[in-house]
Amino acid sequence: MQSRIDKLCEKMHDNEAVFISSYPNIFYYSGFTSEDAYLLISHSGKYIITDSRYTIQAREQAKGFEVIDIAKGFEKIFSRIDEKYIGFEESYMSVGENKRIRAKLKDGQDFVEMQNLINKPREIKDECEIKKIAEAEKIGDMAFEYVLGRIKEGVTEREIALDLEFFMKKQGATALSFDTISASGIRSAMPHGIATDKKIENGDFLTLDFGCVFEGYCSDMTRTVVVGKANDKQKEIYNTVLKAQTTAIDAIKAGMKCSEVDGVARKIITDAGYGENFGHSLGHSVGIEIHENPSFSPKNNAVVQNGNVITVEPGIYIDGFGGVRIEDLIVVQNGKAVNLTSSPKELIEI
Ligand SMILES: [Mn+2]
Repeated sequence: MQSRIDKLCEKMHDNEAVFISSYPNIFYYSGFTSEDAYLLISHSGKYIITDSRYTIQAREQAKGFEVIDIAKGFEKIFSRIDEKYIGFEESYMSVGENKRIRAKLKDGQDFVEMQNLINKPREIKDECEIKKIAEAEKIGDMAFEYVLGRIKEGVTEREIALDLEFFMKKQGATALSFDTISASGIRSAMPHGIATDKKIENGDFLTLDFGCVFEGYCSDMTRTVVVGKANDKQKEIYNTVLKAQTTAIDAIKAGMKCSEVDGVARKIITDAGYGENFGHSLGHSVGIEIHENPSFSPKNNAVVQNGNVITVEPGIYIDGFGGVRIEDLIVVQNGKAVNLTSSPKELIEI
């Protein structure tokens, strides 16, 4: 945790401190696992402010932080530090909360937006984070293998989603990364079609996009299978997405622009005539949150770096027909992509 705080402090000017209010950043910088807290980090001190329900937990988890009971020490918290500018998280703080906390500043201090600065260190995962994400992804792989044996005609999308979720929790997941996507038949043309009571039919594409949280870190993967025999059009779409996906993974190099990685996959899909059917970005980073930076989007000029953990998930979606998405989670190490997902990617016909 100290090395994360050191990284943050390097980015803060001498007259800047940060006031952290979001669960992901509280957890990242202090290890505290409740969202009912604030962190105040200055160049000279580290404080965690929480209520009496959590002060013991905060002392155990947030090593190196001085624990402040909100009922006793919050009013004068900012008088403990000398910095002029106190950065807050504009993406996570309501206008009302901002007003209440701003009123506690001492004379001469100013409350300013610093979300990007606060989030930045999280873009490069350390070894300990990569291990947890890899473990979470492994649970996903095992869940996929398990659920393949449960998919058949007449079973509903929701039953398959529940099978995945139950399995992942049994393997040690504490939560889901997001609502499981289980979309079959023409519903698979919806990139984020959540599970319904629709029964799976012969000839359906079935897209499963799911992930779990393990020790505070998310996983994310997608596989599309065909129930019964795939027809020629299904095979063509599937193989185009697969080629785009594997080519993009092979192309990833540290130092490359994120937009270029997106471009590699997009070109293959566009050349096959499906450019209009791939509406979303190629991928997003994953960590404490399911959507982090940087992302492989056509507009992102950020550079790929060692320690980035990002999904590679091209798709083709055809209204009235169905869709395919294949998603792996990769980590950039020694300048290239290492795949954390090991589920098979050749077309599975069930
Ligand atoms: Mn994803």
